[in-house]
Amino acid sequence: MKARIWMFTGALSLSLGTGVTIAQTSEQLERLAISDAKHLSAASKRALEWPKLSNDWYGEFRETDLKGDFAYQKGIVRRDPSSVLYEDELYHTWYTKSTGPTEGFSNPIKNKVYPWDKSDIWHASSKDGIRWKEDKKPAVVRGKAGSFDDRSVFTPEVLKHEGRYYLVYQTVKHPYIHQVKNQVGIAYADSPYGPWIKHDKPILSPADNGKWLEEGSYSLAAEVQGDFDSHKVHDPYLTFFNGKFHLYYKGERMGEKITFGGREIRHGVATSDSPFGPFVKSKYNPISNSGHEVVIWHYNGGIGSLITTDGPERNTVQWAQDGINFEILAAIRKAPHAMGLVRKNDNSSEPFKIFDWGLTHGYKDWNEQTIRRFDSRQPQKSKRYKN
Ligand code: AAL
Repeated sequence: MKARIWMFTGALSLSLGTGVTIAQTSEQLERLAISDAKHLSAASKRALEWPKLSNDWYGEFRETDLKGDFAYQKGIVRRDPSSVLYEDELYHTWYTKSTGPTEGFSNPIKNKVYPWDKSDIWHASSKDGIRWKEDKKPAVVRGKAGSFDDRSVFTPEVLKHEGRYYLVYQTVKHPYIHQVKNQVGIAYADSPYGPWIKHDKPILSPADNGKWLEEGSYSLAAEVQGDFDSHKVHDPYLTFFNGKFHLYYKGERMGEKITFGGREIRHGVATSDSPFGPFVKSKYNPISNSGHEVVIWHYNGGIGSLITTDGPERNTVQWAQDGINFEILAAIRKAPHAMGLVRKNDNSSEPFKIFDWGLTHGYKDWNEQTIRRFDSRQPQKSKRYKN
């Protein structure tokens, strides 16, 4: 009997059982620093089974504070930056903004239950990616009472396609109780400064095949868990690939558990001929077994995906020729949260270029968060490791 399990930092596989012969070459033994091939530890046996991954995608990240309107501001939450667009010699980003303390779920009718509750979506621009200027007014605001997005609009992503700008974002309908289902909305504009026109319906909703144990209560226990995205569809990322709009997203499941590797978070994809839908979820969903915020880019004719935070394959760089069947390219050190990649670095022939710099967010605490910058480096390219 032989079982394979991806380990915490990814890229490693475990083979269990007896009588298993592991192929080995002297080149492999040398590369893995195994001196005695007759006495293989369990770790060395696993190492011999690793796929031969390239060294192009390993990297490390450094995070720094930003200036101007992205400098720390008392009582303000700015978080979950979108990708960064470069237009008219300025960098542009969109993000979640809310004010006031996070009060929790004791009174979800009145309280701000999470830092991203009671939020709107704002836009800021910058000449150098360091000093940012926020617009005077929000880009996309919560809907009128009774609409699907009347409680909060947050965690935006941006796509420029054929001269038009699209923002996709999370929506919550009042009241923000634990069991509330989260959806995805969309707005479009002909300039980064708006005006943004909202589509009147969500473009993506959770699967409706789960069942709460006690409907309408504070409990998150499920009688039937349902699909990987039965509770929330989050972190939407819209792109145009292979002639169709692809909406990548994070699913959260009803009755979520802590499983091997952490929270049971997985990603999915849905496709459509129009950015406004209808989006059809892929039959192959879920397309990841780990992850959190969706970080997607175009590379080598396929789609790259950075898997962070939750699950056994967290902190791995993955890639799929078809945008669905992702393979691990590398395990990296801790990745920044909620990364907004610089879109002009898409399709670079230099693999790690997409992570050159970008935006992320940092927590002062549950009440205050700021948008920060990340920069990256590949230590294997430094003098020390080159020989
Ligand atoms: C983030 C994202 C989504 C969640 C919350 C705000 O990290 O996964 O946006 O809803 O946390």
